[in-house]
Amino acid sequence: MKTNRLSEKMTAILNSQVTEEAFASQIYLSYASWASGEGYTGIAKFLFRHAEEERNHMTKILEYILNRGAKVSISAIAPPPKNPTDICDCFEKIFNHEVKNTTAIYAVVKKSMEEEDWATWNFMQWFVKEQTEEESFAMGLLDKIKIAGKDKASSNTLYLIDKDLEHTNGELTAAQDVTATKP
Ligand code: OFO
Repeated sequence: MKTNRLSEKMTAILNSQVTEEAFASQIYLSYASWASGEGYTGIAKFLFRHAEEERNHMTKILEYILNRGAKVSISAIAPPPKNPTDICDCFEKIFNHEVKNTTAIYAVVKKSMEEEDWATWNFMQWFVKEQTEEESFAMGLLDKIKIAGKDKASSNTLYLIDKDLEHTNGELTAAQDVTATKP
């Protein structure tokens, strides 16, 4: 008896999203290692935490594929891009990567609509929301560095940004979820 509830195409696109999330994790790992080597220990900690978060996204999709009775196929991950040239470049690269991943998430959502696979559509809404949060967090990083003077930021302001990010977990609450009791 066939129990697989995902189409072949849906299985393929979800498996490819598993690889995308793993790739995102590698990017954060790579930038975190770079930041640590440059002496930005706060930014490095923040990026290492975010690498874990991306890995959790990968596992979440992987488990969904299995729960729907389909097969997971693990693919090779592309190497991360070159190291950033400075903190400004690092934050810009992070933002660009998040936008790229949002596009990939939207492609899965689009496919689920085409197939009228409402279970996958519903599952993917968590990722749509997550990407909105991550993009706005990355925008926040860009704002910080812009105010600091972009690639001309002084070492004093970079020091403050580094301290500021040390304890930031990067998981923002989406604006629509904020209430008076859950600020
Ligand atoms: Fe997986 O959320 Fe960023 O990319």
